[in-house]
Amino acid sequence: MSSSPIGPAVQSAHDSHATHVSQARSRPWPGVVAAFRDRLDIDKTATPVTLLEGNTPLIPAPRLARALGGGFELFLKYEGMNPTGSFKDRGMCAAMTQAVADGAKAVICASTGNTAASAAAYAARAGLKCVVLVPDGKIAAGKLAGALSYGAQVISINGNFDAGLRMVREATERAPIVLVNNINPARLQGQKTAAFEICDALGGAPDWLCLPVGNAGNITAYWMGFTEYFHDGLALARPHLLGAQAAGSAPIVTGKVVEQPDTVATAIRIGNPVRWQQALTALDESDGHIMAVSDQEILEWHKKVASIEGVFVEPASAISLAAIARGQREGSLNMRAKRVVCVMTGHGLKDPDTAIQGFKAPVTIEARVEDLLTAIA
Ligand code: AN7
Repeated sequence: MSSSPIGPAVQSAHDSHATHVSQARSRPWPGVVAAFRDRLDIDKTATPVTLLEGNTPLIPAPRLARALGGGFELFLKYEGMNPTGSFKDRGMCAAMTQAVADGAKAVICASTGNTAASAAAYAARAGLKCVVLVPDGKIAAGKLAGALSYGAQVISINGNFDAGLRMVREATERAPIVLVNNINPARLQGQKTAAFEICDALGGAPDWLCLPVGNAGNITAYWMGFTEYFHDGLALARPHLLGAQAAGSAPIVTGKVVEQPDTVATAIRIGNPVRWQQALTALDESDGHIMAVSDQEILEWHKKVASIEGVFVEPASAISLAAIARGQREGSLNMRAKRVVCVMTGHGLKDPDTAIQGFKAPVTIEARVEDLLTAIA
C-alpha cells in the first residue's frame, strides 16, 4: 500500500483517502439555489443564476471571545467570503434566478453599496441590464468599484438610501424593470440559507445569533431560516436574536424614523427600514434584543476583529461585537456558557478608506537593512 501524507492513519488508508477525494471532486458546492432548492420558495424549475455563493466559513473566534469578556463560545459567519464580498449574494442569486424565469430584461435597486455590487454582478451573469441608485458620496470605495466593474448603470442621488428606495419602488411601477431590493421576496428566500448553514455546521442552532440591522431584511431572513429548520426538526431550538444599529441610524431601537441617518458604517445608514415590522416580530419571538452603539465602538471592534482573529470585515459587520461588548459591560446581556454566532456581513476590503483612516501612515525608511533593523518595533 502506498503511503498517503493526508489519508486517515488507520486501516485501508489508501482506499478511504481515495473515496474522500473523489466525493469532494464529484460534488462541488453548487451555490445556494441548487444546494437548498427544496427549501426555497422560488420557481423550482428555473436554472440558477449563480456565482457559487454561500457555504461560507463559520470561524471559531476564541481570542475575540476572551476580549469580549470570555466564558462563552464565539463563531464568526464570514459572509464577506461570498463572490462579491457580502451576504447580499445569497439573496441576489435567488432574486436573479426568479427574475430570469419571469422573463425580466432589466433590474434595479437602491443601495448603500453592497446590494448594488451584488445586483450588478448577478445581472452581468444573467445578461440583464442593471441600474443601481446610491447615495452621493456615502458609498464605500470597494462597493462602487464593484458595481461599476460589473457593468451596472450607477446613478448617484442627492439623497439617502430611503429616498432612493422610494424612487425605485415608483420607477418599477411605471417601467418594465424588476426591483431587487429586499421587498422582493426571493431575496429573503436566498438569505435564509445562512441560518441553514449555521445549523448544519453546529449540529443545531446557536444560543445567540448577532447581526447588524439596516433595512432589516437579513434579520427577517435569518429568523425565517431558523424557524423552518426548527419546525422540520432539523434544529431542536431557535436562537435569541441580537440586532445592532448605529446610534445615528437607529430607528428600530428608538421606535422613530430617522430623517437624516448618519454613521461611519455607511452600509447601515438607513432611517426607515422596509422590514421594520418583521424585525420586531423576529426580535419578539426569539426573546431577543436590539441595541444601538456609537461609531467609536463600531470602529474599535472593526479593528479588533481583524487584529485579534485575522478576520477583516467592513465597519457595519463589527457592530454586533460592539453590541456584545456593551451588553456584557452594562449587564443587559449575559452570554455566559452560550454558543454565539456573529454574522460578519461584508468584507473589510469593501471600505479600505475607513480602515486606513484608523491608523497613522506607515513609517518610510531608506532601503537599507540597518534602517530596517532600527525600525522594527
Ligand atoms: C455589510 O446594500 O442595505 O438589515 O443597500 O451592507 O438586511 O439591510 C446593506 C445592508 C449589514 C444590513 N451589513 O442588512 C445595501 C444595504 C452590511 C450591509 C447590512 C447591510 P439589512
